[in-house]
Amino acid sequence: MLFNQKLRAIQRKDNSLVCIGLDTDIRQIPKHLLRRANPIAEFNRRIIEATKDIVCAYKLNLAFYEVLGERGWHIVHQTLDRIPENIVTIGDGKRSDIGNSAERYARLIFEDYKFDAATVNPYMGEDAVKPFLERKEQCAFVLVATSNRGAKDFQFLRVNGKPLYEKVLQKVHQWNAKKNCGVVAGTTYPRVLRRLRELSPTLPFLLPGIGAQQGDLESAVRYGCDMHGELAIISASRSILYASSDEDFSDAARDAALSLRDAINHYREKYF
Ligand code: OMP
Repeated sequence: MLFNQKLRAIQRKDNSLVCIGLDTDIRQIPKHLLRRANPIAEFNRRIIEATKDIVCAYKLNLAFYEVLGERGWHIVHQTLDRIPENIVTIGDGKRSDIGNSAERYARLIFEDYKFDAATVNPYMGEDAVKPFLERKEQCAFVLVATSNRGAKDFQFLRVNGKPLYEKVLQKVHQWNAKKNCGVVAGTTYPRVLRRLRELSPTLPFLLPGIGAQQGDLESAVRYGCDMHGELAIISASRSILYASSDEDFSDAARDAALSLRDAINHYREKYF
């Protein structure tokens, strides 16, 4: 199944554009879990159990696992094993490199872990991104305009009268021959998001920055979605994972995810 078909199917089934970022930090999980043999895997298991009927995707930022060494590799696998087949999984490593090295990164993310999608850095250009474009069922979400303050350092620079992020988007369209590219656009720059969606009406958009980074939800929905009010993946990590630091953490995460889903659906009804 093509990535976009899988995404649309789960968004319709769960009536949800919510993605939970499993950026699990041992320093932030409830203290009682530290007595367990594998606290991070247990935390992820409980979050997934509590939310799997109300999300379209889970995104694992690989830094939180790679920092654990070999144990982290196992936890990624254990976590992915808990996620139902029909939910989209995103390996967020923001990778790319000269082709030879990028090919190894792509194999790790798509063939070892078997994520449905990866986040990919366009800075090194086409040959560095190409290894992520070879599998038509697996999507490369290219960083076009990121959510952080430093996005302005390079991404907003003007090249021949156009901001660099528009040039990057043009490239993404060229790289999309197998219909397996997506766009990462932060929710903290609504006007940029609006422009990107105007230029790119049909690609899936990954929209981080909601919650802890105070991205704007209304514009994320209004401009992040395609014309059907779909193909936007609205991602939040800390605001959901750490909604409570107590024994009720998974219920609190569910409540936070439900509130986000309902707020998103309210805006979908308003604009689509
Ligand atoms: P919270 O701020 O806790 O919701 O986490 C945001 C997550 O989204 C982290 O895993 C970031 O690495 C990721 N992210 C951004 O915050 N900004 C971006 O522009 C792109 C990403 C990403 O590619 O997911």
